Amino acid sequence: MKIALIGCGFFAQNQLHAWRDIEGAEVVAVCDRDAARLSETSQAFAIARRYTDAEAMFAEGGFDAVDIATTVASHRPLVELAARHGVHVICQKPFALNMADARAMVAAVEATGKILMIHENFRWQSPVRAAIEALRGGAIGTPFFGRVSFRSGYDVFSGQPYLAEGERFIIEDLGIHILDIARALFGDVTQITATTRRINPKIRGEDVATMLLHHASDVTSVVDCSYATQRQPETFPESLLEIDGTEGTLRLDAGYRLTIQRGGENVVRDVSPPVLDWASMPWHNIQESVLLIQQHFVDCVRAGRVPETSGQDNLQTFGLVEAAYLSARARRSVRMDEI
Ligand code: NAD
Ligand code: 89V
Repeated sequence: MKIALIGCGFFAQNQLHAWRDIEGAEVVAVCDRDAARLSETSQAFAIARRYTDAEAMFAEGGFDAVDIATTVASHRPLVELAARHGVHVICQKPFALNMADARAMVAAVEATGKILMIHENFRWQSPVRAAIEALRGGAIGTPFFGRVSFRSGYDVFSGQPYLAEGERFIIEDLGIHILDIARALFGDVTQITATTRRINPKIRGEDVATMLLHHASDVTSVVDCSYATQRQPETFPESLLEIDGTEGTLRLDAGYRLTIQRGGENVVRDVSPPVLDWASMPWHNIQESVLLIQQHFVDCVRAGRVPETSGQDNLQTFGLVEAAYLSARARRSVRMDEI
């Protein structure tokens, strides 16, 4: 599979490493409107075709899929450009600026018959995956309560300065992943109630969000996120889980410890992710998930299968982001059919 990548920034470096690890996948062209970043990345990964203009790259063609690794404002024009050229698309989260754009992008790619997958990678982190598989396998019976929690004081702003500048921060950037994990565990959501706070005075958006979800499966879940939590040990970037089911409980605790209790038995597993040879701690958890989700994309394209985090699927996760902001602003619960 020949791939072109757009956006040679902070996170794309992980995506480029991961593509190199996937058999049969090759990045043949890269694009960034910032010439210095383009030159540095194309040299580091020895990619001969380089462009500062995505239109020019598509005009020359020669690739089957495009990996859009830019920030959100450029997603709609780039996804629509890709649709006009009939290639498969993998696009970073947050997928869109608003629901109308998200729906338009899904429709544009659907009309071509090609695959659109959102790079929603947190559900692909191997510790989270172990919990999802245990739950789906019936390890604790039928779940009725869940908590999906991400609380940290890690400085994300030095690597991603734009995160300090936007009107929206934690729900759009990080909460989106944590809400997606809740969907992967408990299914789609019918109603959400959210509160937000800004604790760090140096940033513009909210850095604390607490969300109460009602799922169609009748599970109640709490999704809580914070980048204002000063504690030791620092758990960035771990998502912690606490799930009650009709037959037992499941916990994913700090240090990647998965505990399943059922019928008097207590099974504890170390589900630490591997540190890939290009990865570095503490990002190794996220970096491994990049490899796993990109492998999933390649597998789905080859088999003609819809990816787990397809554009269509992500309308639900992105819809939760929109609903959470509406709930926090209007100080009321929001039904998902309002979004
Ligand atoms: P970044 O600002 O470091 O990099 C984005 C790059 O895209 C820049 O170099 C910019 O010049 C380029 N770009 C923007 N618009 C362009 C266009 N129209 N044509 C060509 N180049 C263009 O951003 P980042 O931190 O790498 O984040 C990129 C995306 O990845 C964001 O949407 C972010 O939310 C996401 N992200 C995801 C994860 C994850 O775990 N899934 C982690 C970090 C970031
Ligand atoms: O995954 C992300 O989107 C990142 C981070 C983990 C720092 O929030 O921006």
